[in-house]
Amino acid sequence: TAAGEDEVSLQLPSLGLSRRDFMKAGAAVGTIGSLAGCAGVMNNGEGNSGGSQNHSGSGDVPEHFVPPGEHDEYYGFWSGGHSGDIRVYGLPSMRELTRVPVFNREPAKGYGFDDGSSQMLEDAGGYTWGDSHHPSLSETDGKYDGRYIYVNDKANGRVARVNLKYFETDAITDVPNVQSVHGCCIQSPDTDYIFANSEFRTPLPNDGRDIDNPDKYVSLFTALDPESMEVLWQVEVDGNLDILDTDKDGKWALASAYNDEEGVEIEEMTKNDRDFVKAFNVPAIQEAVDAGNYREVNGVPIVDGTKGSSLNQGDEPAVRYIPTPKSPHCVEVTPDGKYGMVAGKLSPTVSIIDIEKLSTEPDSSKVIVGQPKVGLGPLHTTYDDRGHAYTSLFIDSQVVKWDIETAVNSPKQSEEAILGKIDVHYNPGHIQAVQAMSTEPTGDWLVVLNKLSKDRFLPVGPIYPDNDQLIYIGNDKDDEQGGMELVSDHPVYPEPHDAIFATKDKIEPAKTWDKSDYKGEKEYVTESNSRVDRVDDETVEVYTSVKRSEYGLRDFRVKEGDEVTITATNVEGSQDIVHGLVVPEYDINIALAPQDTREVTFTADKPGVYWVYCTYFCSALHLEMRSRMLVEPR
Ligand code: CUK
Ligand code: CUA
Repeated sequence: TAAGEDEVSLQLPSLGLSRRDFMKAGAAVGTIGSLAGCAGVMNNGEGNSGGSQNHSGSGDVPEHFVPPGEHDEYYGFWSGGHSGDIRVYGLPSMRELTRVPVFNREPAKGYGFDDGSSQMLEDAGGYTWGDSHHPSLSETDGKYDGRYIYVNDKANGRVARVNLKYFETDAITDVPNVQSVHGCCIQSPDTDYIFANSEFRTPLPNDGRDIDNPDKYVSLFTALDPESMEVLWQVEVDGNLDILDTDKDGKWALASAYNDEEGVEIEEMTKNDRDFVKAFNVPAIQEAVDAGNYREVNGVPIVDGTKGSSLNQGDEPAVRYIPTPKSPHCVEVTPDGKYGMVAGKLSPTVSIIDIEKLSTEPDSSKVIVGQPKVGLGPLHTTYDDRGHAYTSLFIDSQVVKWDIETAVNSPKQSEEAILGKIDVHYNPGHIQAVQAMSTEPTGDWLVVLNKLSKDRFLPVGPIYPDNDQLIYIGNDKDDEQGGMELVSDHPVYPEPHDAIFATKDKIEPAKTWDKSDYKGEKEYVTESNSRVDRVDDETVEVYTSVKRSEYGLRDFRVKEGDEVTITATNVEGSQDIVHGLVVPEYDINIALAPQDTREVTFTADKPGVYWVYCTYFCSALHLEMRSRMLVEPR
């Protein structure tokens, strides 16, 4: 079938372990033979149609092609990975609608160029990029409310918020005391907190002390206020913290974790057969904070959630440690809030945590009520509206569909709950079904975010696109694929990790700016108040309106060395008439949506004539839409 059968590099990295060590490391994985065969398994899995693609399947798959001029049913929000952005797609067409820059500077939207967004990026650490993995939509009563997306920066330990009125990043918090934020999600059902997991263990504080004492490194679970975006408190744990989800009742936040060994090298991190999911009892932690039961580091209250902590004894422990097979990958809670699924990664199983038992069952090993054997390399799980779970199998390069209640009621490690498997291309990470992270899954479409595309597209040089595949899951047919139908392939620029979908009625973006949302004291500049104000000998303020096809100022004059602030307002009332304001050779580039005002400040250090122009093709006189900045020599 497909290319890549010679690939051997998709396995676990070469750990320098002996066969025996590796058997131990991957204890539950079965034989070495099955691992060594991974490359082959990828393509000859269950013998289904790996070679068929971009077809509409049998007649009972609804049309995924959206005709010209019509709209999609769903919004999809993709994290951009180390491109640092959020991408917005329509489903089922999978058309990319826009990108929202978050941690990255983006000239097309002028993000990171005007004073407001540059200052925000500067205040958030001044980094030029980020690694966004987990977008989370705000909820009210367990339903997406269309207000915000929150997303992590794995690279620099930050959490950002995108305002969905304007599809624009409006806040970034550089979380103190942590280096890397990986898991990140809102608290269901009402977005009372934003939670963030620090994946990498570091000294506390990480100021040069304890660099040679790895046993003093820590991982922290952080709570932020969703409105102010301030850090409220943190919880120290044993081991590390990876990916996060919450229950649907505002009590438990579940964090997957690896490296209970607290090792710093891979062999140490994978030594033991067990790791522990951490279940955070949010009300109990908040109570400890309110009672002053914490220490403070860099201004943040840190609650002791380590295994031996006094807060973890008694009826309402602050943190519960739930044993799982070693090095699981993720945790995703079912839409009804009953279970949290922990995909095994190194183990071919998914461990099912009964969330209610977190409050009632003191024996942590009894909190896991099911453990179906799903296949090799399970990473992420998603859900339909009919009690089925879908798990991505990275090593097998498949999606497996299974029945949740059957898995709970059948023996652990059994395959009784498996309903079918479908080949995907290739090596899936996250999978998401529509609205599966809320209480309202709709159960028709599922997107698989494949890490590799190999032979699927025209070659474009050695850095390949990923391949996001659309699968229809609305049919529960009794076939090899459990009724799943592969519908289409979509190349995607590296490298989204996760996505989240909402029906189109849940998102109501503005068509033009609303002046009352201007942050700070920005002036709305009309044609008649366009002007140059000299503040002092070295400071000039330039105010200009912008519309088709002229700037309020045909030219403006400053002196060499002046600090210049240009304030520009797009005075257009019509939708979709965006203008740019660019100053060549000064690295100035702002974009102005209708009714928006932006400011940009710079030093006019090069005398001469600079043609200010508009970057958005806005009218037949777009090219003539110009102004001149005249910089007089001193
Ligand atoms: S992680 Cu990337 S595939 Cu950051 Cu959600 Cu699992
Ligand atoms: Cu305004 Cu082009």
